[in-house]
Amino acid sequence: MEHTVVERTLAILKPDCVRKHLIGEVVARIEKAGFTVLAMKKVRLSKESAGGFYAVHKGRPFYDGLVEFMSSGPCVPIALEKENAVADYRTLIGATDPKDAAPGTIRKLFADNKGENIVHGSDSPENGLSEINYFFSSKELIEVG
Ligand code: IDP
Ligand code: MG
Repeated sequence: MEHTVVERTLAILKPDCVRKHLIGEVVARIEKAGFTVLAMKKVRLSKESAGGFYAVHKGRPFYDGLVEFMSSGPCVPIALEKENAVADYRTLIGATDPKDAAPGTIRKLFADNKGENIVHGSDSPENGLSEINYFFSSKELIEVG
């Protein structure tokens, strides 16, 4: 059967989300969509740690601005678990550019532009696990029980 594999994905509530006081609003939408929060914290990324997290985009025209933005204020990484988590979370947040995002998605509702787009989401189950490890130790990931 499709969509029955439990996956993990990393969400980050980006600095614009924190500045707009939308942490609770966005976490509520994530939980209502069926995700389990395994871990969550507020961190202020250095340029080095933001750059390391987005190293795959190094050399792209938007990279320097992205690193600047992600280190411009605190953000909230959240480790999530759910069946089909990676694809379902990306459906919930919508396209990278809010102009292209489907109605009702988190980016369509709250994002100002393609750079400042409220949330991050992993793009594969493998990257979900490695991105969670970038922010959380295994003992910080607490299952429901
Ligand atoms: P994603 O976050 O939807 O996976 P990616 O293509 O992986 O999108 O890009 C990572 C992040 O880099 C985006 O969320 C956005 O903040 C920023 N970004 C990507 N493309 C652009 C662009 O063309 N202009 C400005 N910022 C961009
Ligand atoms: Mg991406």
